[in-house]
Amino acid sequence: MASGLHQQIADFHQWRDHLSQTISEYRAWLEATGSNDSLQDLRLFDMTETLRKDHLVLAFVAEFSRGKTETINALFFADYNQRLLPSEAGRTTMCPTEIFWDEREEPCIKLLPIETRKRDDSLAYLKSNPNEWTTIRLDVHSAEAMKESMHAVIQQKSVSLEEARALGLWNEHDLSMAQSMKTRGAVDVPVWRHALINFPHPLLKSGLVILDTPGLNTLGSEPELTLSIIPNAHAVIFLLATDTGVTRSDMQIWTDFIRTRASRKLAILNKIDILWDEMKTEHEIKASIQTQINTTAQQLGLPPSCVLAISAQKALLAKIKKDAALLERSGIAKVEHLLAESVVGAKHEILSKTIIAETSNMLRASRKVAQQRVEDIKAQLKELDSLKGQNRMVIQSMLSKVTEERKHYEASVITFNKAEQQISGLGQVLLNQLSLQNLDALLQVSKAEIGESWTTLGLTRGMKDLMQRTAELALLITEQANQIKGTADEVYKLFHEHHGFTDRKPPPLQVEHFINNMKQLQKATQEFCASPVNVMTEKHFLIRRFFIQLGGQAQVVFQQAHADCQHWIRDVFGPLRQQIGDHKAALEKRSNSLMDIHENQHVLEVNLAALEKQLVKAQQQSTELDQMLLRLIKAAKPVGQPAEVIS
Ligand SMILES: Nc1nc2c(ncn2[C@@H]2O[C@H](COP(=O)(O)OP(=O)(O)OP(=O)(O)O)[C@@H](O)[C@H]2O)c(=O)[nH]1
Ligand SMILES: [Mg+2]
Repeated sequence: MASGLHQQIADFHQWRDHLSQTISEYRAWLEATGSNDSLQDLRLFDMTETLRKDHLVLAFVAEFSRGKTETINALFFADYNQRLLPSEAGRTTMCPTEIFWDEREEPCIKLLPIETRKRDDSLAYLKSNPNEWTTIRLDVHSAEAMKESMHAVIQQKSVSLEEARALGLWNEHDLSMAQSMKTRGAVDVPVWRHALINFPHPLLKSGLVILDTPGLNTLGSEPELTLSIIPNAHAVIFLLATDTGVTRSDMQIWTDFIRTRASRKLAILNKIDILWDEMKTEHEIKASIQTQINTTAQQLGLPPSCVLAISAQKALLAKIKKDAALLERSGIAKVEHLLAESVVGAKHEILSKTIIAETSNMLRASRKVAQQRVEDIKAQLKELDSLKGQNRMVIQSMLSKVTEERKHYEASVITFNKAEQQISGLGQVLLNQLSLQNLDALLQVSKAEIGESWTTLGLTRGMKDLMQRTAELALLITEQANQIKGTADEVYKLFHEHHGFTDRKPPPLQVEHFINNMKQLQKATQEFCASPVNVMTEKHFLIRRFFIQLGGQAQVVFQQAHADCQHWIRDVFGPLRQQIGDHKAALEKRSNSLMDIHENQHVLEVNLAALEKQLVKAQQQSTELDQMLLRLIKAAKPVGQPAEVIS
């Protein structure tokens, strides 16, 4: 069992629960203090749900037979005392395989038929459609039965040339395919396109998702792997084998799919046991492993410390046989250690940048509201205190002053209401720019640019066109957001100058994230067009499929930007609206209190006492908020830095 990895993931799980708890406490605080607004509450609820469903994705990517599956067996499934996932010589894993745990379902393997490749539906869409999948139940109590079921991921079948073409799997440059067609008049293709294994392992229960992939052939023919699945993995493990060294196809996978695509990656040189020559001294063996590490690192353009040497096979064997010396020699412990730091570190960083950052901003805004409440009560206390021993004339004059202030305030509230309406209209226009209908229109233009022939040249042209339009769109959105901000700034100024509100301005809308995400897609397209793999398979088929995937990814980028803008628009006035309401109520209270005192001077003492109580309560609420904010700030602090993992 990968104990270091296990512990780190369990700790992370707990950290995430605490974070979720703080968000729930904040929701309760907003409700208790009457500060809740439905949009904000929904967003906070969404965030706790996101945390609950959060996953850490670890992808194993390499050419066939480098030992990806064996490494997964050694890292995660050694407890079953056998080789659970099929790992054999030659091409074994035939389709990308995701291993995870979803408690809402029984343990099972779900398999997507290869024939779905004939359609344009994305994998993401097919995943949401249970009818498309064949389900095999998993008997988790029998390792033998499970091993048997797991064999589905390696199934193949013979098909004709037409069928292989229709599936987009025919590659005339693949020597073994061409040979098979010549001798048998048929080729072997995978039976399944994708496998989902739902398996109740403790690590998977903690939210870990493992992705096992087949070699280069499949990587090249499923653009979704390149465009979304690999870049979205929190860490990618790239394997090489000692007996083959860094081959051309290894290099191609590294450059096309990992080097710039994956945010965190780890290179592993597997099968070092091949170098364990009994005729050599331990020192000589270590030296030859180090030489291979150095050569590999140089070829990948990495420092040697970033290449870990292991024997997955011996690690699995050592764990099964409980052979500590062999386990130590296999080198797997270092991989476990780095994985723990890297995967957990990556996820921590992402959640800090997103959920913690957004919640902290909301909390900071609420703090302003809470502080203003305290200030309002203090001002009122001071006012009433100054009336002690004064005659009715003084009270009368004070009352007139407050009445005047209320009138003046009402006028400002009308200005606020008008501005809010105006911003709501402008916001809608802005959000429409990022709607899926608008994106569809943009994609239609790009598709027309590509034309019917589906060439890489056309694809480059179409993408260039899409990028230009996206840049124009980003400019337009920025302009519209600045207009919204200008209107809001004026209102903030009015309330600051005339009613003593804190001097504040809403932050400008950030569109960099949107632009960068679109640039990533452009980069992926450029690399796709430049990659020699795409010359090998049926080209127009692949390009069309790539474009469809691109559309799907652009949709994700637009939806994200739409949500970001929606939150920004919500926050432009969010806390101010609350403060305005609070201040209005405070003015009313002051006025009522003065009227009562004017009638009966004894009320003064009673009101003063009530105000003192309110002050204590408001101060306490403000402190609660400070504590929550402090917890969030502490939670955002980085965990152990993954020193040797390339990030
Ligand atoms: N000597 C040695 N053989 C290994 C080691 N790891 C894996 N192998 C063997 O290499 C072959 C391929 O291993 P797999 O785990 O199937 O490799 P893979 O990368 O998953 O390959 P595909 O599923 O075909 O993409 C199998 O015969 C394994 O037994 C190792 O550390 N040492
Ligand atoms: Mg495999």
